[in-house]
Amino acid sequence: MSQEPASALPRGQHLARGFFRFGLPTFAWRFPRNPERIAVKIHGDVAQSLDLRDELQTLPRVEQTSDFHCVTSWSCRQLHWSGYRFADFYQHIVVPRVQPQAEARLVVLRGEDGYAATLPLDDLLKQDVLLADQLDGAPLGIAHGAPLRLVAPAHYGYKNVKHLQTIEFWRDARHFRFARPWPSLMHHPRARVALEERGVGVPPTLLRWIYLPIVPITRCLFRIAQARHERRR
Ligand SMILES: Nc1nc2c(c(=O)[nH]1)N[C@H]1C(S)=C(S)[C@@H](COP(=O)(O)O)O[C@H]1N2
Ligand SMILES: [Mo]
Repeated sequence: MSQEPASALPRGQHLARGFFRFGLPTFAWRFPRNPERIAVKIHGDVAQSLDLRDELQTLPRVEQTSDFHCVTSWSCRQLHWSGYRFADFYQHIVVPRVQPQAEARLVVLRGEDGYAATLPLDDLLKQDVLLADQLDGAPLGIAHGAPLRLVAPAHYGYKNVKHLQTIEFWRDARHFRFARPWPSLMHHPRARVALEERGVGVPPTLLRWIYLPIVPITRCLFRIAQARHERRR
């Protein structure tokens, strides 16, 4: 698929030493109960809700190599994902079975850990957006979003929701509030990496500096939480 030549990183990004578990600190201690089993509820301004389980397997499997850019400014190159195109999922499962209203073009994606993000449907229908269940040839691990996550490389990491549990199609954002207690300026409606849409109402260059010292602490927190979780399992 989209095999990329070595090129400059997007504005304000630096290369991380590896791909590590990351997110808002609130979610560091939360894990999916059944990381082996896909169970996604689809609802919203739709004619019928659907409990998605094995239906994804009817779609063509696609492989994709793409870069990953966290809004806090670390990036990872050439991650090899495998899964299903969101566009195929929408066309072959959502449209016929869920029948969203024509105006229901705001998508809310929620993870089992309580994390949630939104993206416009039009962004999700791009060819490089996947519902991924594999990374580097192996089933997604708990660190990177088992059993299913969104991969939307043109958008900052915070739109790439892990541990997908619910996908909602709404006419507007009335059912969405960005994770408390984090300020909503951290959540840009599109968060496109190429345009450096890091947040709302704050210059992206300022956000780079605010986020930078937070990265090693957050990374460490997520590592500790995962190690503890693995000991308990
Ligand atoms: N469910 C869930 N999805 C999430 C997050 C989270 O905390 N929970 N964090 C987001 C952020 S800010 C980033 S950078 C990426 C990190 O993905 P990784 O843990 O696979 O590196 O996941 C995103 N998706
Ligand atoms: Mo992030």
